[in-house]
Amino acid sequence: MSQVTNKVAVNAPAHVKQQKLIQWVADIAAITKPASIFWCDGSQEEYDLLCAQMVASGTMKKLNQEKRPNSYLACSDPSDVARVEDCTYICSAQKEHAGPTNNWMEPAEMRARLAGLFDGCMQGRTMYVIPFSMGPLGSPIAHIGVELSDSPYVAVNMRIMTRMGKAVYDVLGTDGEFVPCVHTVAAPLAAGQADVAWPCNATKYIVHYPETREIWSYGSGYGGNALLGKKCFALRIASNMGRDQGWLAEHMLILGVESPAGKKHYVAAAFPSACGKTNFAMLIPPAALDGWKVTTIGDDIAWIKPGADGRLYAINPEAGYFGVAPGTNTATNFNCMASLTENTIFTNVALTDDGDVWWEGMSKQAPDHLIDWQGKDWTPAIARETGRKAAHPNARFTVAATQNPVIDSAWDDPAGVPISSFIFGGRRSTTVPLVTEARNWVEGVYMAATMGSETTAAAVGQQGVVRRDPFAMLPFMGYNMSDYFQHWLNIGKKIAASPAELPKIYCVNWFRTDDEGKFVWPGYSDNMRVLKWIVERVEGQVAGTENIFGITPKFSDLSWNGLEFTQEQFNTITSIDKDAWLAELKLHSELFEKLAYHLPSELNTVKTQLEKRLSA
Ligand code: SAT
Ligand code: MN
Repeated sequence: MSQVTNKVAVNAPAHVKQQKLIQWVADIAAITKPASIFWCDGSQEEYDLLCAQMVASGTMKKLNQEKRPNSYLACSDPSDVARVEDCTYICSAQKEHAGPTNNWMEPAEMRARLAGLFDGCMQGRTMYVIPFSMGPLGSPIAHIGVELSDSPYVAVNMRIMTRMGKAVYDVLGTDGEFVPCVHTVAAPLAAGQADVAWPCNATKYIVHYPETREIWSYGSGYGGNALLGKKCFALRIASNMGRDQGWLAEHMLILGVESPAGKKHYVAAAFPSACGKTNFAMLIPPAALDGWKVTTIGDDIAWIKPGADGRLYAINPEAGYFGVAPGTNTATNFNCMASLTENTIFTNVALTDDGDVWWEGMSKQAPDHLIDWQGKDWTPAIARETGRKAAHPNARFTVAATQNPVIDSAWDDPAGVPISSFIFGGRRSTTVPLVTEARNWVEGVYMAATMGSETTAAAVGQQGVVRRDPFAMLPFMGYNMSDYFQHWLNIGKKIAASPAELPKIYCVNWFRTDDEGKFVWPGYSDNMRVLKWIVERVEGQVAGTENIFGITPKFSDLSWNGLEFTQEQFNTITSIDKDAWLAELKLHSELFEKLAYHLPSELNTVKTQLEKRLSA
């Protein structure tokens, strides 16, 4: 690699008023040695220009303008298709502060390692300066970040996923705080060297320094590894900010649910990646449940701060959806399909012969011929013979929240929306019943803390194995998990001491299967039946029955209008198998042993009570 000796011109635009920021950009450029620096203004013209450049360079294809206006397809390197949890680090000063669920390295050691890697890593490329607000600009719940990235794909995705652009500098002013995020695909180009469609590096590091609130990402251009506002900032760094400042950064969708009487509740729900959060957030209630309405605040992340009245107020820090494409269709998520009709970036789906996109599950019948996500010919016959998928199972769409036909009118409200209940759900084919209400906050925290889920394609690694995923935060916790449980308990105590009512906490499972491995619960729209019970419980309008784990509905407590679902089927997905639960509680014990350092004693107390009830 020829050394670039000329220093690149920083040339900050006049609207950037903060010297500290300009100096930081200059410092990072001095390390990474890009060929040029591009200050993003977030305009449509800039977006169009960067997309056109990526079409010319082969990174993206422009889709058929008639079929899918202003939309693009990007296909990644087959080695760069999901989050890399093994290469993700929380580098706190002390190991215990990262905790046993995170990879950790001593910050100085990591800095030394990264210094070597980042030296010259952007050579031959443009470094984009991407200013963004997580949350409505200027909202007291929002925070600002600036990402420096050598990927134009990241720049255009960040424009959709965040409030990105010039206006951020006004909020930042001369001394406002921002989270510095450095990202490189780590594929420097020597003079004259041709680029590839999806540059990346076999070596990957996704590094967080919680004390200094920094993010350094190396080697991947994909999703949460590269769009640093999302999991890196909005969850891993923000969870640290939340602990220090008394608020919550959660892996939760937020939806509004309105009853036929016009009473509205906001509910936040945590599920692991690729377990249907986007579908739940945009759910269309079954026609037979006349008059119920669901609207979306967010589909993936919630920032929740206590208000002056003691209630919890939530915003969606994001401005777009980076959702899983496979399985999405007009039956499973009509509103999502309606959102994707234009102005969308697709990643790793298949290309149709007429320049549109397709993925498994989009239509019952696959097209006769496609170019799959790896650029190869694909036909249904080839798929039958080889099992090769047209779209990668973690293929994604990036789309602005404003294209969602059921976006909530308050989605952009800087004050946030009051949360009246929390839902936690894993993907469990056995054991966990359809829905359980915690009897109190501590029991709810226990449910969330011990949640398990079968792994999905959203992360690199084996799929379908049950792992404990506390609060659906396992891959996203920025500090010690047990301290985080304590933080939740503290928030509960604070609300209990205020005039506000504590939100109720629920555990759900849409994914129980029968003897043949088929899902018993229809899910999707019909999840409204459970949601209805939940908000009616919050309103004190519907009964529930106490059992070992909490409060559950009887068959007759749910509305079955318009659905053929028998008491027997209901029993299949709500039954509590004692042996399965004894085994499950052993796994809870294993988790608690692993998390013994700082584990709140209240949680052990709940476990002991459950064990007692189970063996009674
Ligand atoms: O790749 S992302 O982290 O953005 C998606 C996910 O895992 O939910
Ligand atoms: Mn997610």
